[in-house]
Amino acid sequence: MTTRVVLSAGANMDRPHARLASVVQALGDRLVAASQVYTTAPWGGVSQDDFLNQTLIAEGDLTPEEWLALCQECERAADRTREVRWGPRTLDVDVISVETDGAAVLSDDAELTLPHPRAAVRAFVLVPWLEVEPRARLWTPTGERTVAELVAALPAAERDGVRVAEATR
Ligand code: PH2
Ligand code: MG
Ligand code: MG
Repeated sequence: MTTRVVLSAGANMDRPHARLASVVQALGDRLVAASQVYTTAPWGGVSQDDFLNQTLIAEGDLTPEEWLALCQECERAADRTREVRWGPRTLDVDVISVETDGAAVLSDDAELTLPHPRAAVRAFVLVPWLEVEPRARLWTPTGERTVAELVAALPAAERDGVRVAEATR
């Protein structure tokens, strides 16, 4: 079964550009699209460095659980620790949504809630996603919405906190 997944990768500690690159590498030829890397103001109220965020789209013969396992493997390879909720991290890779045959997978499983329950209000997920998929749609508790309309509905300050990062090697 071929599935299509939208992933959001984030990093704000210890070589964050290389951490994001490691996810692109792990996806290999399953990668369909990668946004530019964005510098984003921290979301969630913890005082910390800005994040780098990137939204990635991939396709492959993986179940949603297998995509999650791949994300967690990337996090482990980056020596990810979970100390503070919404706090600093070497690498966070979140499954935002999964589609099979063009239909969104909906799940309220505590291990993998689909679509990601906070994606619809996170500028650092939506703005890079819109860049690579202008017609993207996302299921929300109030129905299916275009990512374009969700971005338009964000507070301007949050949207403006998401900017294309300076290129680094
Ligand atoms: N991730 C968090 C908490 N806050 N803020 C931004 N801008 N980007 C993130 O990836 C992020 C965050 C924990 O998952
Ligand atoms: Mg996560
Ligand atoms: Mg996260």
